[in-house]
Amino acid sequence: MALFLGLDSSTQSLSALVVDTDSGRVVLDKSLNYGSALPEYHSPHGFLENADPAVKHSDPLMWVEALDRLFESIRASGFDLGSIAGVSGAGQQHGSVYLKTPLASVTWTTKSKLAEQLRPLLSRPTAPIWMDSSTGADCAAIAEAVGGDGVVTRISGSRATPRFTGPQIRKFARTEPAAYAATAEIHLVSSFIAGVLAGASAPIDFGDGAGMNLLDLAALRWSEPLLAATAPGLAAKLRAPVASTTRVGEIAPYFVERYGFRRGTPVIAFTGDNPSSLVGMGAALPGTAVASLGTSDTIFAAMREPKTDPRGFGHVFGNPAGGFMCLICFSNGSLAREAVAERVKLDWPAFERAILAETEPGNGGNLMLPYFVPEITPRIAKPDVRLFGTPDFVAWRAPALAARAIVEAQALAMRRYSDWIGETPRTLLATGGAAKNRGILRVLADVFQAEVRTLAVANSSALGGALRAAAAVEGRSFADLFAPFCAPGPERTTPNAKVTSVYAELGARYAEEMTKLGC
Ligand code: ADP
Ligand code: XUL
Repeated sequence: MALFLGLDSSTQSLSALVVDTDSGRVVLDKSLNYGSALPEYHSPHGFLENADPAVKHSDPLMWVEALDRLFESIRASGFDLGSIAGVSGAGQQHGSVYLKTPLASVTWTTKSKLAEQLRPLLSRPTAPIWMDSSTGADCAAIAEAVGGDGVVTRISGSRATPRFTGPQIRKFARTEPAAYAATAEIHLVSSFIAGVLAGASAPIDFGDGAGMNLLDLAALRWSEPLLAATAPGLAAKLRAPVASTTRVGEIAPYFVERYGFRRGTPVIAFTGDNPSSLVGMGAALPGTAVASLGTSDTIFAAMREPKTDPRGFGHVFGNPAGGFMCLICFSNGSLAREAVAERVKLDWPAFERAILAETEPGNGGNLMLPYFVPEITPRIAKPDVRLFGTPDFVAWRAPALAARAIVEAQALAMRRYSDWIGETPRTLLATGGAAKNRGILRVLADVFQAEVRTLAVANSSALGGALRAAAAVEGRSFADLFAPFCAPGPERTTPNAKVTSVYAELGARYAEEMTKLGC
């Protein structure tokens, strides 16, 4: 048996998945939902309430409490964590944790839980996450300081972007200079969790580091001009970035004593949830696009050659398997679908039936602009939900039309804003919580005119972590690991070629409405 653990500290949950590379099987797959398991953190969807819809922070204590709780329950289930030969994983991208004391100088004691020990180490009690859009002024200032957004994009692969960590750090340094000055170390969620596990100041990897507006993608090191434009003394608070297969330390004694890990178990650099998912979907080589339908919806693919989005919404990140990946992120993903489902009182099976059996492609011309929260792609600063169509639909009295309308609008947005990648995918691999919904897969297949498939293992980001740990520790090639673990399941959603013109027309209407909004 050769067992590798992958963790995924995502927006709404923490997942742990173990692969056995000898048998080619997944031997453990367990998740803990923050909202339901940790109600004391007042984060039903993984983030804290804030009166300003542009501000979205989470409590880092919740993330480490989740680690303790998940390991406790894995141990209680009888699984021997001492059999794990290597650990890696992923975190929601862009979120940042600010520490007074470097993790390397901390020794976790088994006398109390991680959250209690972490509390006094934080120089900022909360962590801004990827849903935060409150840094418009900082983005503008960074772009101006280096010679414009074109320069930021040329260096970092993305224009100055509100949720990215650099603008978030700039806002913190500007609004809370004393707390910023007291910060010894800044982490992404990925390097933070890796650092907690290893009891080390784990470095940020190229995959997740590219989501900061700080990494020089050509040189693969922090960019001097971007550091200078962001905040004073920033270089000293970041470790040099590393490749995603780098060993960052070994599991801290706390986890050995408390949960039975084997002393010396290697911890491999963590990466962002999307780069990790690229590996977990077996899509790390160019040719396959992935639609990830989690809290955010994202569409991503490995890149043949680095290319940036002329509209400025898409991003280039490091591909953990080497080279680069492109990604487009939509903040109105699952939570917007949930908002519609709740409003028209449909549970998920009814939502699925509404699309598959009760409505037609094109939705009889009923269209929704589904911006329940500020949108990342395209940039929409304030919540803005608009309905166009028949009287029952616009009065929210037509549940089935509402279900199809939001999913069609999301799929049309994915198609429109991913056109810069230049390759229309023949196959789209779907993952994330909403990929269980056949209605959503049907609309994606028809709008993209691509076959949509899902993998047998649903937790692709945690799986990507386990596979990266196996690649780093056993020296196996990714191609070798993809064959047993990343095979698509038997189900295929094939596109209906007859609806091409329906979506060309609806796509044009959607584009017209977006153009009116300046997007
Ligand atoms: P994240 O990794 O961002 O925390 P997940 O990939 O776990 O999120 O997805 C969670 C989301 O999946 C939930 O917010 C929920 O809306 C959605 N979801 C779960 N089941 C279904 C379903 N059958 N149909 C549509 N959406 C679903
Ligand atoms: C990607 C992004 C989100 C988060 C949360 O750029 O912001 O997909 O990684 O999943």
